[in-house]
Amino acid sequence: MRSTFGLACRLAACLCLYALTGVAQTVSPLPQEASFGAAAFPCTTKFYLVGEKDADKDAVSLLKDGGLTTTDKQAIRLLIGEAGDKAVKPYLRLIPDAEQGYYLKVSPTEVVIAGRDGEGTFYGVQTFLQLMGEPQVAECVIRDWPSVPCRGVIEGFYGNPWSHEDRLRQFDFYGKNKLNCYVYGPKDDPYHRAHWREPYPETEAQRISELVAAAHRNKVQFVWAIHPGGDIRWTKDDSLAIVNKLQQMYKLGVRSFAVFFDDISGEGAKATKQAALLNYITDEFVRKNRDVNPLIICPTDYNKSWAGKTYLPTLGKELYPDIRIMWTGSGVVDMIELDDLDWVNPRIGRKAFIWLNYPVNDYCQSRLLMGKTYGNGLDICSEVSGFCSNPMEYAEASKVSLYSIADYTWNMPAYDPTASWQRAMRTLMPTSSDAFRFFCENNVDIGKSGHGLRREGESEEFVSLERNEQMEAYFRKMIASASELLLDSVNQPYMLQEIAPWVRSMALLGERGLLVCRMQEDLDKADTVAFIGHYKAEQEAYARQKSIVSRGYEGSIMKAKPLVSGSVVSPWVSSTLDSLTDAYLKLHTYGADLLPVRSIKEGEYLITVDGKYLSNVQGSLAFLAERDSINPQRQQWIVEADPSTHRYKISNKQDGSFLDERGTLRQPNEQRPFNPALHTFTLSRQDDKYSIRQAPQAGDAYLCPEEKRLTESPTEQTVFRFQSVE
Ligand code: 14T
Repeated sequence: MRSTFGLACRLAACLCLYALTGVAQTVSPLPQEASFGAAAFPCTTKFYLVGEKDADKDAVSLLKDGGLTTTDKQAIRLLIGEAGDKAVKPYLRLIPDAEQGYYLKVSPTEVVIAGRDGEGTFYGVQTFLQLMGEPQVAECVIRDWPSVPCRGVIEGFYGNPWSHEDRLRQFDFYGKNKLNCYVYGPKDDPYHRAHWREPYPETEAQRISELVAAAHRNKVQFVWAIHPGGDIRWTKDDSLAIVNKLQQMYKLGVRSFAVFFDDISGEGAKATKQAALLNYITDEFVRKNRDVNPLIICPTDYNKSWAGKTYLPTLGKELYPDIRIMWTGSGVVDMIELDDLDWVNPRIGRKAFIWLNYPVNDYCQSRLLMGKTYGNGLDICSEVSGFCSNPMEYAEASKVSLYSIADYTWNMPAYDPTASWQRAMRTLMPTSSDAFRFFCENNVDIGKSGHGLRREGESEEFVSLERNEQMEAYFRKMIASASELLLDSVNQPYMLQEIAPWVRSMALLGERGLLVCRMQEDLDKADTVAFIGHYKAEQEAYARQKSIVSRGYEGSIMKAKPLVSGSVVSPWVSSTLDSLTDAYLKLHTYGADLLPVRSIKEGEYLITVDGKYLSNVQGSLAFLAERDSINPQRQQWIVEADPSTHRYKISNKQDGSFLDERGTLRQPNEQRPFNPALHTFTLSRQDDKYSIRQAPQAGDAYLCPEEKRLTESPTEQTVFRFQSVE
């Protein structure tokens, strides 16, 4: 059947050209072929079902539970069923020849929903329900099938696992959006990873079986994953422990399984052992239960940047051919392009099963990733066996991206990231969609991270503003949108519960922005009293903003400090504030004791923390209790103002190495040379101590001392003493 998908993919690009005629109604994911005509009937119409006995049960329940059926034989007939069923026999030729495909016809006298298989019929009904959401339902003919056979979500992040209710709401959402795969692998479920050998206790087990039933009702494969690699011993006992655990899950209704070996090292990471285990599970468990699907493995070398020479080819050769292998692309967090598949598929001897690390935010917790989903190739559907997204621990907020993942994987050639994003936001927040769009626009970028991926377009509207009044309007919009959204929690309680900390933070950022604009005016008018007053108000708002914690409850695995527009508006507000207080101090003395002193005399200094000297020990930083009597220059630091940034460069007297944005020492002749935009700092004095703060472009964090090095922190740390050595 796979080759049919490949062909379907290639055909789709041409087919959709003549697809849309008449008054198109929006169906999401976008159908492969659709043509619309005049209005057929109002959405209040009820239908007399024909074929209900043979048709897919879940598809029929969807219609009946939706209140669309009647026993009145005079009503418009709705023929339903799968290829081969009597009710839809006249339409057999028109059903797409692809798994999960369907034919849907709406006319004033008859509706036909004919699936290639049960899934197809179910998706036909989902599309019909969307059409019935408009006041007048248009005549139409739709032929539709997916670009990618397995489409969905892998709950595979670190942090608070989704709640039971989160998951139930997800499965309904997947059904509606034609996603058919959910992989269960939350890193912090003890029975998945840390205590993988132990069976779920009674209540947890009960909940899993409820989840499985809900997933299956929505035509979602529930894949349960085990993560044994941390402490596996490759013994008979451990192989049995895994099979026993999978058997328990089988009893709870699970029919699809995965074994994860990501983020481990040592014994568990051996390709030959992993392959032998997966083959053993296939022989002893999968094949002995006739209704279990082929296994999925997440390899240890799950992306190109980590792939050694032999690991993947070993898996490729030794794993049974029907076992699917997950892959995150050229790096841990990266979008997927055809090149990536051309690289990996020959090595693993099969089509990769994509694990997309987006919109997961466990490595950039302070940000929500609610921008558009773009960057994945539109030409890869024939090269993947599946495509799943690893989302945020914020299940509702993740739906903005998941909606687009559904759109992308269903009809890849027709995917339009911007249009899909707009539809997602309108669908998810129909009651205050403008405020929600504005919120999403301000929660886009990832910021600097070890993974390197960035997202464009954050606060795009703000970037182009020039005049003060325009910025004020933007800040007011932040405040107004925030109140509108918070009030809308009546209509969208689950979404609002998740995003509220970021919504509140956005309001405070707006308030701070307005106050900074006031301070600019005060300075222009030399109104010192107003300037200091507005400065104090700004500091209060900032303190309130910094005190917001998301999921700060006891026992929370990941407590996040919300950052809104962390790459655009937030850094603008802090750096503008810094330059305003600097400029003020040059002209005025009133209230000066309240303001941070950003200036330090250029020169050579000893930098100390708790009496220990910051030292350059063979190119690394250390805090030493004693003065270095042999090489005193190792503890002497040259502080000089950079003319282009007005911030300070800090370099070592011994070898000229300079402090980089991450607080490590960098040799002046290294590959990445001194760059004032990244390698200069703001030094602020409070009493007799200074803070060392990164450039806004470098992340805006403070450098703070750790045992033998400096680390980044988003909160202020004024701990360094600068002692002049002249
Ligand atoms: F299995 C993988 F495909 C994978 O992506 N594993 C984890 C995943 O659970 C996590 O959500 C994701 C994003 O943080 O990245 C992987 O975890 C990492 C990756 C690293 F590079 C954990 C630590 C790392 F240093």
